[in-house]
Amino acid sequence: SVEASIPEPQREAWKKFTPKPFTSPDEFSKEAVRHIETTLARSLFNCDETAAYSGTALAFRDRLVLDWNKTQQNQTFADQKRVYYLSLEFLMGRALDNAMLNVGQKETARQGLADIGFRIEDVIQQEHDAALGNGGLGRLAACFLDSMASLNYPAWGYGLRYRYGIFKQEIVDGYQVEVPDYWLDFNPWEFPRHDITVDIQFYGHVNRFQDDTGKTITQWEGGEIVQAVAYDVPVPGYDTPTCNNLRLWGSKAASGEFDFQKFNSGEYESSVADQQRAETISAVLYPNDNLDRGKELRLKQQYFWCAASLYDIVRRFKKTKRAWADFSSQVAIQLNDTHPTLAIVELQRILVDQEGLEWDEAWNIVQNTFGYTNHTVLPEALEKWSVPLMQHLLPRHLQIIYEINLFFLQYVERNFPKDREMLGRVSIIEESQPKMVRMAHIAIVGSHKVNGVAELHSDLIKTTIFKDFVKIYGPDKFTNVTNGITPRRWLHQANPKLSELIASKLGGHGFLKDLTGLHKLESFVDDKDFRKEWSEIKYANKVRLAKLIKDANGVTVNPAALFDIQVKRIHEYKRQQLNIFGVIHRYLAIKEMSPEERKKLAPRVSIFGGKAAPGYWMAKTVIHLINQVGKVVNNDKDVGDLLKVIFLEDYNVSKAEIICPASDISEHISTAGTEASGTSNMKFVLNGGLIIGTCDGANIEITREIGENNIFLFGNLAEDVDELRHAHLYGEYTLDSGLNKVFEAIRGGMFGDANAFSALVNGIVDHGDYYLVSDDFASYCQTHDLIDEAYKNQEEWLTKCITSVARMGFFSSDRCIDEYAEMIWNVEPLVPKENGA
Ligand code: F58
Repeated sequence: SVEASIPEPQREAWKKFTPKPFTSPDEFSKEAVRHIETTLARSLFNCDETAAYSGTALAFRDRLVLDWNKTQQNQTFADQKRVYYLSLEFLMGRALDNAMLNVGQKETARQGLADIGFRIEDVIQQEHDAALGNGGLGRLAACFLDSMASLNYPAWGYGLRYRYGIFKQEIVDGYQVEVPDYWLDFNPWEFPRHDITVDIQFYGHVNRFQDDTGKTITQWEGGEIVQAVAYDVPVPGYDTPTCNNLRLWGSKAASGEFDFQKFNSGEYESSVADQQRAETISAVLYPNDNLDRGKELRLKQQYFWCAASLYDIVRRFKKTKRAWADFSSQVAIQLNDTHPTLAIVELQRILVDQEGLEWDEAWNIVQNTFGYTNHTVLPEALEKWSVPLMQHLLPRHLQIIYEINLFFLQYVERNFPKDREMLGRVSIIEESQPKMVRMAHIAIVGSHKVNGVAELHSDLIKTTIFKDFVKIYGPDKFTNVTNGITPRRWLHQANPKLSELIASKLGGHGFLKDLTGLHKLESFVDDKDFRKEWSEIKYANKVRLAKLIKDANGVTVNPAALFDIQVKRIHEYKRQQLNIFGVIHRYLAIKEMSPEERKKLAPRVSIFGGKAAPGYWMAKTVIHLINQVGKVVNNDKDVGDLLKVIFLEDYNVSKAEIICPASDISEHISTAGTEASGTSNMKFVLNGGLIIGTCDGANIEITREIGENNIFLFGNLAEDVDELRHAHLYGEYTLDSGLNKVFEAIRGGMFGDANAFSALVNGIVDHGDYYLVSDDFASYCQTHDLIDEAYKNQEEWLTKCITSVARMGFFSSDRCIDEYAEMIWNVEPLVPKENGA
């Protein structure tokens, strides 16, 4: 604000003292050592790798802050439209390596650290992942932040500052055990803003009365107040001074809440209890992936975060002194799934109850402001909240929801007078016992665009779950933005050697900012030296993963074997069970082979990783089976190197960075029509691995781009799923004989107590096989046989890999962000002023 600025005559003096970014190894080391000795109070005789990490992180943090301050200043002065990305999850992973690469100073730091006795790789590994997300949805948000900053969009992320991110997974006796992930002990990447707080109200009642002029005033009163405190995280763009902001809200008791009255009158305990209750709101990330459980605390989290973010956004807009009619030309808000849907209701409440706008005018602004991204068609993942719960926690919001619904249904009735049933289907309120609020319906009605995340998925939402809404609003409200990944983290950072090799052929690192530039690699596909270097890099990456496996699991794997990897959340629809049944099938086949036949087989390592939601029993059973199979197979002398089965514990972003560059084949084998997009499929192909997959999600578009000779597709199509499920229910199918053998082996106790796996097997044999494992099993195994054959011809295999990488340009998250900006947000980049101070 004006009052807080340095007076004009003193500004020159100030500028003289503004810190300058380091550019040489010595300048870097000076900063790092200064931080280690003063900020951390450590010394020459007391500096381990953790301290070296802290010093390095603090030095780079200083570096980022300079750009960050300037960027925020420029964005304020530029006064153009901004994007706000609302996501309950940001799966950021580690920040240091990314910061070093994005500001282009990693080599400086490498040299500087070497000078004081450290290896940069060891230092980087000291950082704890920021794991504020479950899986694909949260990682997508993190990739989008990187792209928005790299492309200079004026954009902020808004999320929650969970004290506990996704749990740490330990495998004990073959079972998943969840351990809390307390990640905040030392986090140099966040800036607490104790001066930026918002009071958030819950419960209470609604009071309606007429003011002096006869106007009806609605007020939400009473209840309890919890305070939101802002924590800001800098998000540096790659090769640009733009540094955007991610604002995470933490909860604490409102200032009046820690009641000194209570305290002094001896009720110390209860006053502390109030405090703890408030802090519970942002305490923990819900660990479900594609499942909605309707817990009150989750709804509290959602409102707390939406209300704090909206207050912040509206406050920033009001500072511009513009008319409300300008709001949606200044502000675009993207809803990452339905979790932030209450933001729609909250903005309507602010405009009508607090700012005194007419309902229709306010609603217009709301609709023009919001866009909604859907990430799933699975019915169990579609959010619904019970009306009584909503009534209790957010009484005014429930009224507004009813009003939105009323106007919406009147509109539908006018336009579709002959279709009475439609009203019930599209209503925001589901007439069940108890009644439920359908969040996706609010999100659709309150936004101007709705998008899916891959072509098939965007078509499916239009023809299935949101079909009626397409009739009501016309097809143009629905669109597709196929997901992408940031090539900075997922190529340059995760696979530095490959990134350098590519840069050496393409004349620099320009492809990291325009990934379509990769296409020029195709002209080198026959270049002998290039091919040799490529193979050596893949081998080195496999050695790196083999070391991780040895350290974590104690199992030695042969880096020359075919690495077959499936890493992602464990879920029945993703079908890790199909994979492990396939592995058992292979094991049984090996056992029956003659020594000559065995010699002809390509050795394999089957690698799994991923967390199961703590309450998802079937997913945990799958983890258990994988570990049991590993125990038997890895110790079978008959098998030796021909097959190894590994479950890597605690799969997370930093492990993915080691895993993705090391695959020969990765598995993306969901039941057709269930995986909205998938994004690890893109990461693996971009790193020179081939994939086996179903015709689902982005696999389809990957196939179109890289060519069907370069991918191993199998299985039934989405359009056949209904009929197949029907056939199961009416017993009109016979169990595949290969799969039956696998089940016999399990039932016979080959992998330990058969009872442990009976639900898994029976779900397929007796209970309808909802995910169609048996229908796809034969085709899956045959395709793996084709992979074995193809892998024998290493030259052809290599050609497929290089060609695929060359054709992956489309899957950059930069392309996604440009599409969102153009089709949904209508925002322009803000070219940074180099010396904009
Ligand atoms: C994922 N969804 C999709 N949800 O499953 C995946 O196909 C897609 O590529 C990705 O989004 C990005 O679009 C997903 O990760 C969740 O984890 C939610 C967490 C909160 C509860 C509901 C599921």
